[in-house]
Amino acid sequence: MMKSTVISISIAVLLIIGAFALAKNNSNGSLENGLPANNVSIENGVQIVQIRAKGGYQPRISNAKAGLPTILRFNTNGTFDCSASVIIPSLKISQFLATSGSTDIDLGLQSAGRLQGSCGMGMYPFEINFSN
Ligand SMILES: [Cu+2]
Repeated sequence: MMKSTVISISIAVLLIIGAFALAKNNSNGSLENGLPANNVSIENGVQIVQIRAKGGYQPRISNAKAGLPTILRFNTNGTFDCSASVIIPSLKISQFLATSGSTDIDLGLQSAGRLQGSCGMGMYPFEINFSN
C-alpha cells in the first residue's frame, strides 16, 4: 500500500517534470531563437520564403523583395494543429499543408507592400513585407 503510493507519486512528479521540459522545448523552438535570421533565399531567380508551421508561424514576419517570382514554402513537422491550414485572403489562397514535410505556395510576382496571412481560423497570423 505504502509502496504503491510512493510509486504513483514518483510517476506524477516525473510527468510534471516532463511537461515542463516539453513546454521549455517549445518556447525555445519558436520565433527568434528557433530559426536562422534569414528565411528568404533566391535560387535561380526564384525567391523562396520559408516559414515553419506548427502551433503558429515562425518567423511571424518575413522580409522579401518585390518583383521576383516568389514561392512561399511552409515547413511542417508533425503539424496537427490548425496552422496546417493556411489562408492569404488578399490572394484568395486557402491551402492545407502536409502534416510533415514542405508545401509550396506560388505567390507569383508581388509588388511592394505587406502580404498578410493566417491559419484558417485567423488565430495565428504571419506576414511578408515585400519591398523594392
Ligand atoms: Cu487557428
